[in-house]
Amino acid sequence: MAMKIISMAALLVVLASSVLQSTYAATYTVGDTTGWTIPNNNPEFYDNWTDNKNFVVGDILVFNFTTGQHDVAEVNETAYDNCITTNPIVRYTTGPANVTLNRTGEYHFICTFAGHCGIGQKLSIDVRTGPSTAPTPGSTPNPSSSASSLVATISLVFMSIALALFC
Ligand SMILES: *[C@@H]1O[C@H](CO)[C@@H](O)[C@H](O)[C@H]1NC(C)=O
Ligand SMILES: *[C@@H]1O[C@H](CO)[C@@H](O)[C@H](O)[C@H]1NC(C)=O
Ligand SMILES: *[C@@H]1O[C@H](CO)[C@@H](O)[C@H](O)[C@H]1NC(C)=O
Ligand SMILES: *[C@@H]1O[C@H](CO)[C@@H](O)[C@H](O)[C@H]1NC(C)=O
Ligand SMILES: *[C@@H]1O[C@H](CO)[C@@H](O)[C@H](O)[C@H]1NC(C)=O
Ligand SMILES: [Cu+2]
Repeated sequence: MAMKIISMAALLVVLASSVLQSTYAATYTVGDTTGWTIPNNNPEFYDNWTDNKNFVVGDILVFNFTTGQHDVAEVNETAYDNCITTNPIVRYTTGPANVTLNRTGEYHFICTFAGHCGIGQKLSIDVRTGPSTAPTPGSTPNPSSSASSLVATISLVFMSIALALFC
């Protein structure tokens, strides 16, 4: 009996945490397979990469770049617009760099290597509250929408309770 209760409790913890994760945290590789680099003849590449993505607090951006060839700096809007590479808010020099989006609002990122920002190695995103919705292929997707994963989890919970009671 005690064993049964303990294993059910463990199961519930696992299920609950998987729901929280699938609902709230997505990991995006910036630029997908292109990574974080000088976009090839397309200054709008990173702009376009953000299309149809909804970033929420808790999401992680993976800036995949070769250490020593690029970096990633979080800057303010003025520095973003004008590619000012001095005194960034924070600078990550080792690639790949993971940045957790821990607040709402706009984030601006540039590469501080000479000339790179000016030809399009810059990324601006807006982070909102609430569960993220269908990421496009290439990002690590949330397993499903929050609603359907909740339904799946609730049915799993009931199935395991039934199993525990009748076995
Ligand atoms: C990038 O987005 C702009 C604006 O939506 C669009 O005009 C352009 O064709 C897109 N470029 C690519 C390569 O998708
Ligand atoms: C980063 O880029 C390298 C080289 O292109 C690739 O082998 C690796 O899988 C990428 N990592 C991620 C997290 O995308
Ligand atoms: C934005 O950042 C630049 C340095 O990158 C700094 O000189 C400037 O004062 C900042 N502007 C604001 C409004 O914080
Ligand atoms: C960054 O995120 C990637 C993808 O989730 C993961 O494989 C890697 O271990 C993380 N790196 C660090 C330093 O946290
Ligand atoms: C977000 O993360 C940054 C860097 O890790 C940290 O300096 C900042 O205090 C965090 N903000 C919040 C709201 O947690
Ligand atoms: Cu660069």
